[in-house]
Amino acid sequence: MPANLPPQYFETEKKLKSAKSPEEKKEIMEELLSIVPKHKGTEKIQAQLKSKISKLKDQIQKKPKTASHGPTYHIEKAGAGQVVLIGPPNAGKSSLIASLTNAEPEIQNYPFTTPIPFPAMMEYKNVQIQLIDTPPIMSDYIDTWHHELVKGADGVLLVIDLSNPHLEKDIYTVLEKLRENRVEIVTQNQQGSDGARYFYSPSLVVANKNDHPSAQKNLFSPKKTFESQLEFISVSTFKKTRLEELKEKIFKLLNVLRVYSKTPGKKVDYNEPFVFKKGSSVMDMAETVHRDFARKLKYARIWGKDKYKGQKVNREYILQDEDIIELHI
Ligand SMILES: Nc1nc2c(ncn2[C@@H]2O[C@H](COP(=O)(O)OP(=O)(O)OP(=O)(O)O)[C@@H](O)[C@H]2O)c(=O)[nH]1
Ligand SMILES: [Mg+2]
Repeated sequence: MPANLPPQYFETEKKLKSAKSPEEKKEIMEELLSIVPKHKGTEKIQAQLKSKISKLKDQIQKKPKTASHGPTYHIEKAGAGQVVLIGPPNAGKSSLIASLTNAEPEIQNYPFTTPIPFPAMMEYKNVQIQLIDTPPIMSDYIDTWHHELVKGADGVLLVIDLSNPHLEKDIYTVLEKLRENRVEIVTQNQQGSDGARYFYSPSLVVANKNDHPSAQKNLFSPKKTFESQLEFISVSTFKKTRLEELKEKIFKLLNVLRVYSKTPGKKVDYNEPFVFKKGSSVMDMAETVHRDFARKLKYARIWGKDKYKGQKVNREYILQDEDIIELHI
């Protein structure tokens, strides 16, 4: 059933962009909730708004009343996951954001073009993923909040510049600056390693400017040096090479899956998948849809990739990517 939201909803939603504090955001969300017409087609929107309001309430309660040291840039998560772009100056972090999203960050051929973190949304197969552009990291410069941003994100893209013949040094520099704050970036499957000393962030190295004549030569040695710790993909924002593959890799970095909800007797809505961490169950889905569903859930029917054709599964069933789920209460 379509949501058919009134124009007033979208007008109010615009205010969210300029809301600075969690208090302000909570007020706007509450206003949105009061505007949403209450029927079956808006159940998902209502559930999402309620969940966001409750998270904001938590945040407001936990927020320290006194200012902490120095500026901090906590960026509220949005969409299916948050991925932060870091790297040396001029590597093309902002160019990548411009290529992968509808945002138009400033791009210049000099360092420190990006002064503060900047979020933008990337769409991949109907899933929205938040990318955050950041100022550069150099041997004598890293912002005090950089490592916190990395730790809070669901994934990290280390963007490097293939026109640079000294790439190894650039990568070492970024790794060292993060290690100073006990943060280590690694491929997704190493994430679980000894977390006692370091915080391990799942990451991907995006080697940009592969249109440069020496690109392949410049990438050869760093790839060999860091192959046990990092995964590389070489792209060009100028020539738009391998950007679709990059989007897919970013999605995989988040370790999430998409599930489509189906109302009995109706067609599946493929436009708005629910997104869950891998390992989530039917019960997790029911909780997200509505508290009542979680309480009253009897069973679910599932249509999965060639495996299931409407079979009944219980609440403990572990969701698989692109499952179609019909919840029965
Ligand atoms: N040849 C080539 N140049 C690129 C590519 N992508 C970006 N550039 C250029 O690289 C320069 C730096 O790009 P930015 O996107 O501003 O780099 P940044 O990493 O955001 O830089 P800072 O914000 O200063 O850290 C600009 O002159 C871009 O036009 C590419 O794929 N190939
Ligand atoms: Mg920039």
